[in-house]
Parts: sequence; structure tokens; C-alpha cells
Amino acid sequence: MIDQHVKGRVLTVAGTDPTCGAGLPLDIRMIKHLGGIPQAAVTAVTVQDTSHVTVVHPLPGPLVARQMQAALDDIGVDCIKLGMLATADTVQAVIDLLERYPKIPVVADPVVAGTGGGILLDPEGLALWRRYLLPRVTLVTPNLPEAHLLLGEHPNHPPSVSPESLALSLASKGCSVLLKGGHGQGSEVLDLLCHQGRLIHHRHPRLGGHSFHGTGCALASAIATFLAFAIPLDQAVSKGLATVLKAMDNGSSLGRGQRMLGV
Ligand code: PXL
Repeated sequence: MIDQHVKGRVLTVAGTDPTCGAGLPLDIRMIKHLGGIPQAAVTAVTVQDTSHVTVVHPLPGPLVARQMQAALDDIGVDCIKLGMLATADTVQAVIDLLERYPKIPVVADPVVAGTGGGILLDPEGLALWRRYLLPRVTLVTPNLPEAHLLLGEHPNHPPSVSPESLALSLASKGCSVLLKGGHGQGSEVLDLLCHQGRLIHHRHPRLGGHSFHGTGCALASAIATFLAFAIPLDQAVSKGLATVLKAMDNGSSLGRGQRMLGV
């Protein structure tokens, strides 16, 4: 007998990472960590370590959509988390599929380029992402360069506009926005949520000297899991940020490059 009342089912759509410290394997770890039920559709196989991404081998878009469909048709899905989509082919397949599931919340990490280098989304994919995915998603979680790219600007756009107006411009495309300040400067990080026309400021001290593998993936997965348990979006974001800060506190240097989160 299928339990109709199960909640917390999260489908991640993302690339692999042999370290399991970012991408799809980290998403699964985070969803489990928070008591959710993970399901996963692979978009690309990557070769990477804690320092560099050296290979991105995308899978065909229709194959990504079929993996998603398998999860939707059998176990069911309460929230979808989108990570690295890699190609326009896959972005289009995901757009087409989501059109048939307008009620499922979507948390999207707009993965364009990894911290360790490597192009993780092609230019045609970015154009489709901006035009068709942005208005469909419930929450988008860009860092500052990604926010500029999603507005059609240069990623290193001079900081002439405030984070507040950047977040509001993106939100005007039709979704809630969590603008992450981790790539900025200063001793304090500002993460800015724009939700239902309101701006909510989350400030925390910058962790001195440490760069972490997979924080973006971990945050989007944590928020998606809280949404999958029907927690309201503003609270899901607060709880997601607290979860990732704790995972950074519990992190360790396992490899030669970035620290790994403790989840
Ligand atoms: O954090 C961005 C990201 C997401 N997904 C995969 C990645 C990376 C960065 O390297 O490899 C699979």
C-alpha cells in the first residue's frame, strides 16, 4: 500500500562529483541529513577534486527528463532542486517537463561556472535559463556573478547597484530570489531574500580564510528539503542558511583544495 501522506521527497537534477562534496552526491547527503527522501536525475558526469573540475560530460536532455519522469511517476516528488544542467538541450528538456507539473515547487541553483573553473552551462543554455526557467522556479539562489549573468550583464559587473536592487530586478522576472553574498568582500556576508515583494537581510560573519566545496549545492538542497516538508519559503531559507553554516563549522580539509562540508 502506498502511503499518500509521505512528505519530504526531493528530486535533485544535477551533475556528479567523485568527491561527493558537491553536486548530486552532496545533494543526496544533505536531503538525507535533514530527514528527507532523496531521488536524483544525473545531468552530467564530471571529473573533479577539491581543487579543479577537469571534465564535464553531459548526458542527453531527453535522458535527463526520463530520469525525472521515473521519480515523478512512481515515488512522487514534493520539491525539485535544480543544479548544474550543463547544456541547452537539458535546460529545454527540464523546461518542457516542468510545464506539466506547475504545482511542484522548484529551487534552482543557477550553476554557470564552478569555483574551481570549468564552464558548467553553455551560452545557449544560459539564454534559455534566463528566458524560460527563471519565471517558472519558486526560488533562485544566485551568487553575485550569477545574478548579473541572469540579468544579461557581465558577471563581473561593477558593484554600482546595491544588492537590494539586484535582487529586486531578478525577482521582477517572476520568482523569489536568494542573492548570496559569499563571493563579495568584507568581514560580513549578506544573503538577501526577496520574497513576495519583501526584502529580508541575513547577515553572518565571513569565515576567515576558508573556501568550501559545494556550499551552493548544499544550500539549495537544504531549502528544497524544508519546502518538501511544507515549511513556508521564508522559514525554509532561514533554516537552510543555518544548516549550511553549521555544516561549514563542522567542515574538514580532506583533500588538497577546498574544505569539505560536514554533513
Ligand atoms: O557548485 C557548483 C557545482 C554544481 N554541480 C557540480 C559541480 C559544481 C562545481 O564544480 O561540479 C556537479
